[in-house]
Amino acid sequence: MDLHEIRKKLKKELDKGRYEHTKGVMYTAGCLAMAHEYDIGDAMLAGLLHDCAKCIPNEKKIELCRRHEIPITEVEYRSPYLLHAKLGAYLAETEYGVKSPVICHAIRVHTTGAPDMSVLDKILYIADYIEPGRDKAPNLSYVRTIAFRDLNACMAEILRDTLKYLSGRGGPIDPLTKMTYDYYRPYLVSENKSLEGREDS
Ligand code: DGI
Ligand code: FE
Ligand code: FE
Repeated sequence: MDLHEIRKKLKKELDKGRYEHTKGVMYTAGCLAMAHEYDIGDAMLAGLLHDCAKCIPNEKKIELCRRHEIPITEVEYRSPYLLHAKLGAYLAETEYGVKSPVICHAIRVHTTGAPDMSVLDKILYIADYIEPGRDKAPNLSYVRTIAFRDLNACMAEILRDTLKYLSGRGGPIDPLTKMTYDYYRPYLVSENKSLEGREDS
C-alpha cells in the first residue's frame, strides 16, 4: 500500500478529529526525525498509522485481540482503549502492509511507552504528545522545546506529567507506564538540577 492509499483508508476508519490528530503526529514525527537524524519516511509512516485502531469500539477491540491471539492484560480489560496500540501494530502489518518490525513496534508501545525504547519509539511517543493540535497537557511549551534537543529527557518529562495526570484521574495505571518512567527518570532535567543542588549544599 502506498502512502496515498493508506491515507484514503484511514480517512474512512477514523473520525474527523482523530484524522486531524493523525496528520499532526505524522508531520511532527517527520520534524523530530529531521532534528535527530532519523529516517523521515519511517517516522511519518509510524505517525500516520499509530492510531489506526483508535476508533474501533472497545468490545470490538477485545474481540479482534482474542481472534488474533493478541494477549489482553487485566489493566487492558479495565481500560480497553489501551488496546488500540497493540491492535494498531497488528493492523498496520496485516491491513496496511507495513513490513518494518521497527515501525510496528513503535505503534505497539506508543501509549504506555516501554523501557529502553528505540529512537523511532521515542519519536512517535513524543510526537503524539506534542503535535500542534494538543493543548491540554501542562508544561507543553517546555516539552516541545526539549523534544528537539534531547529525546530521553523529553520522555522523562512526558511520563512524569502523564503519571501525575493518571493518578489524579484515579484509573488503572499500566505497569509498563510505571516501568517506563522508572527507566527514563534519571534523564529528568529538573531532577538532575535538584540533585546537583543537594550536592552543593
Ligand atoms: O491515542 P491518543 O489519545 O492520541 O494518545 P495515547 O495513545 O498516548 O493515549 C493517551 C491516553 O492514554 C492519555 O489519556 C493517557 C493514557 N495512558 C497512558 N498511559 C496509561 C494511560 N491510561 C491508563 N489507564 N493507564 C496507563 O498506564
Ligand atoms: Fe494512541
Ligand atoms: Fe495519538
